[in-house]
Amino acid sequence: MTTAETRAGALPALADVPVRDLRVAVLGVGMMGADHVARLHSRVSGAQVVAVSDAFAEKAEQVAAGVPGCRVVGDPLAAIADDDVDAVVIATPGQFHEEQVLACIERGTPVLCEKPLTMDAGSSLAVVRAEDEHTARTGRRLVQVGFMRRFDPEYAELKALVDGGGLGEPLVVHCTHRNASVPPYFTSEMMVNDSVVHEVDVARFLLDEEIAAVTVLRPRATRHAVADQSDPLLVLLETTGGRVVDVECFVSTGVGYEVRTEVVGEDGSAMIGLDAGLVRATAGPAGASRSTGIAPDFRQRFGRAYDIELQRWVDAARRGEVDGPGAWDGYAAQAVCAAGVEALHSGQRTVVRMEAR
Ligand code: ISE
Repeated sequence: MTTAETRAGALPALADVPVRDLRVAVLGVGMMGADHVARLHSRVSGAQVVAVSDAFAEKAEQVAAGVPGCRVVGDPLAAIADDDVDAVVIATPGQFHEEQVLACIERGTPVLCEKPLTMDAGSSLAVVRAEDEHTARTGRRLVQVGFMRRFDPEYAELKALVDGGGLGEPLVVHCTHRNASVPPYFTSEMMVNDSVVHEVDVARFLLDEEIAAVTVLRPRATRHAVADQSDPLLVLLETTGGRVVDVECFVSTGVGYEVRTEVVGEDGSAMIGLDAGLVRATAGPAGASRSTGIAPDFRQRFGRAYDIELQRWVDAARRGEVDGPGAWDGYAAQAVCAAGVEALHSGQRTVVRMEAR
């Protein structure tokens, strides 16, 4: 949405950003990228989608047709290099992220990259280093990784509660991550890399610690599991501070999108994701409530989080800043998921190999 078109009900933009709209190129307009184009065009203020790029030209044409002033650029690297592009959203398949993020850094262009940052920890670390060099020269950070849960109001409330000491020392985090269904190519490795990666980031975000070790258990599989896959998985993450996070990842429930997170502390516990806001249990007269509605998928459940994520990314980019999870968070997630896949195969507790920050 352009600044001139900002309307009631839109997300408020920050007051101290420059007047000119951020001219954004969106690379990859499959489900997620097309969603971001629509969001930037109609719900986020201070930004204009000026270019889209996709391996499927027809799809790119179709998406561009819905946004006045938006062009199709065949080569994503040409879109990054375009003088009329101020910032880039990357929603292409993961194997293209490394080259595209590095091209953005090279050019000094702010970039919001959907996860994964790159396909493995080594190349993610190279992105961290490239951005560090840019920052040392210019004082500016450029890279944000699309861990949208950090922008979800319920996660933000839970984080504030934990940080404010409302639960005492956090000790254990219980996570549920269920999808109604997944495509037939969705492997157990993808359950770790694509699904559990969100809990990896949430654990690091809520507890402010790195993950030190991962164990993966394979319970009896559902008869609905994609052929030969272990679904559900139980993943245990141990943090550097001795806390434990358990994740039930179950992607063929046939029910709906259920993402719950409960932090258990010395002085109480709090849970989010019941489609009922934050439900808190403490000693004393606190009440509890539950809803019956379940979101069908992550676009509904985290729609508001994506809106806030994009608005804050646009506002920060216009100020020359990054206001969200960065390249380091992308690297940490990759390092933990690599240990997770190793643990999935070996059945053993696997230590995370990560550089010190
Ligand atoms: C998907 O890629 C996501 O990011 C969703 O949030 C997650 O729930 C789903 O399992 C992934 O496949």
